[in-house]
Amino acid sequence: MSQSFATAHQRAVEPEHHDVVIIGAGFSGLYMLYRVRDVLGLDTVVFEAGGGLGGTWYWNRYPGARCDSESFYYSYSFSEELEQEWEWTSKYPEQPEILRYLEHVADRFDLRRDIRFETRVEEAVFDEKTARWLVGTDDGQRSSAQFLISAVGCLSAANVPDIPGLDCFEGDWYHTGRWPHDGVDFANKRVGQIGTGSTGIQAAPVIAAQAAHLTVFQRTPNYSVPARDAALTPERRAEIKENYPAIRKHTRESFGGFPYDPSSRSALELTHDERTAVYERLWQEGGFKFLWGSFYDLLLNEEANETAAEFIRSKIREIVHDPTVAETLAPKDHPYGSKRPPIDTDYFETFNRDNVTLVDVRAEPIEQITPTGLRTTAGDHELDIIVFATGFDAMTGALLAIDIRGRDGLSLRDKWADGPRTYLGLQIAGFPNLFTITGPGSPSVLSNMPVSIEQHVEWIGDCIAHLRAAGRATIEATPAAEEAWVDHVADLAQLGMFSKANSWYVGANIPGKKRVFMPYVGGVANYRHRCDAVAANAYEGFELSG
Ligand code: NA7
Repeated sequence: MSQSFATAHQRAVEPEHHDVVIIGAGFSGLYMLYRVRDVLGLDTVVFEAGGGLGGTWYWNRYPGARCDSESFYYSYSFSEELEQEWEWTSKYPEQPEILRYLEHVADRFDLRRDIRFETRVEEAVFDEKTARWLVGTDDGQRSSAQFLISAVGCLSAANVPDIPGLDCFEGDWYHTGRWPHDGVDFANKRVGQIGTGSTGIQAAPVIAAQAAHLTVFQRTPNYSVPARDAALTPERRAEIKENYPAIRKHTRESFGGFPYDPSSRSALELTHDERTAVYERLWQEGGFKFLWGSFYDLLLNEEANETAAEFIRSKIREIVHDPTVAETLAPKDHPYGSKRPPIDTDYFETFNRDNVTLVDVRAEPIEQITPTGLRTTAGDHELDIIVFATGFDAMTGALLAIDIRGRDGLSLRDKWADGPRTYLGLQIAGFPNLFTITGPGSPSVLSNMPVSIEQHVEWIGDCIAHLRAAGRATIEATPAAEEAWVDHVADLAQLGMFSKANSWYVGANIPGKKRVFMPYVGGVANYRHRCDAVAANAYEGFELSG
């Protein structure tokens, strides 16, 4: 028995008793609280490590942080009043506006009173005798609950790469996902930014506009399409509000959770000029529509994909004045969309600025951080500030940071040592009454998150209501159902472009992490139907007992 397992039982304090413990007060935790407390009437507590609510939108306060999905569908749909009263200012709201929205939701539904802030869950142990979870938090408290729901988020465990010398750096350094609340003053500073994922692509133009100099250290060039943010006019807002029922229906029945009409055309059935005209129109329009609304086979067929990839490369060559820099920025080693596609505001244009330098760390790898900057194999870069836009230990990092023990003391870390194993991304065999919102094996990060979050929260809420109505104490995925689902998720991942990149979808960004494709590729609508069918079929693949 590990030390940690023992401490959960031995903490001197009497546990608080609840029906439900939720971990995390972001988009998913807030709605889950509403659903189990206000709809089902269950005694619920939420533990949140942050000093405030909002999850992703609480922590990610880096310059340029904004949503890549349009505000009117990156929002809750469960309350018509909420939909109608909230006013989004623009297509792609910045982080402070999304955080204000979530704070409004919390106030409107009186959620804060059941959230314990600055309280980190350290361990959770399933007690087989009582069929309850015993949860230990970093304030020394214990809580017991029939149900434990993880709402820890897919992209919340920040990844700071282990580059030698960081301890001796005399300047300041920050990870974008742990950004200081009072901001960072870049004026007159030489800034180094490591990472060119969605975050780095949002941050670089804003930092470059403020800093004396910005050096961007790029490992993998990225395909990015302009966002083309714009204010929402009163007319557009009224139109959206009037159409909300249709918009929501559209997102739920779509592949990715976006209200775009999928094209029934292959990229290969048009002539070069016709196809280019489609890409050009979508490039001018901006946003994810370029991927989801152009041709149905961009993620299915490499030749089709290459037409979009080459169009984006041609745009990079057009925008970036220096041909060598343009070539370094043009991705060639993975298909478009096989890594999370970013959208941007003036990202490629930023490399035309006199105060911006691009360093290709594949050509000249980073050797170490020195007291005064960063050393690559080609030489030293003097820096006052280093910004790590280096992403997250995605999908499993935050959950595995908690010492979770199921039946027979089985550790989740041990169970997932060779990659996450779940049934529907919702439950794990050996861990009764533990639910994982947008867990690995569900569409999650491949979809518009609020759509997937709402579906999971509602499914879990209905499942708990069913158990209580049926007088059952526990629900647990069977090993056979889990095995079949893991195989299904892996088989689907082989079909399209996703297996052709070293992405965080497979854990490739974390040294030593087992490479397993984690999200479900089958799409939001298919997945929803599958979950609904499982529930309708007496929770097929789960064992209900007690
Ligand atoms: P990402 O997408 O994981 O991007 C991280 C970036 O940092 C990416 O360019 C990485 O290169 C780079 N990286 C990571 N480690 C290193 C080291 N050691 N050296 C050099 N470069 C490195 O994270 P983001 O925060 O941008 O986006 C995460 C998600 O948040 C995003 O997809 C949205 O869903 C919201 P690599 O590509 O691994 O070669």
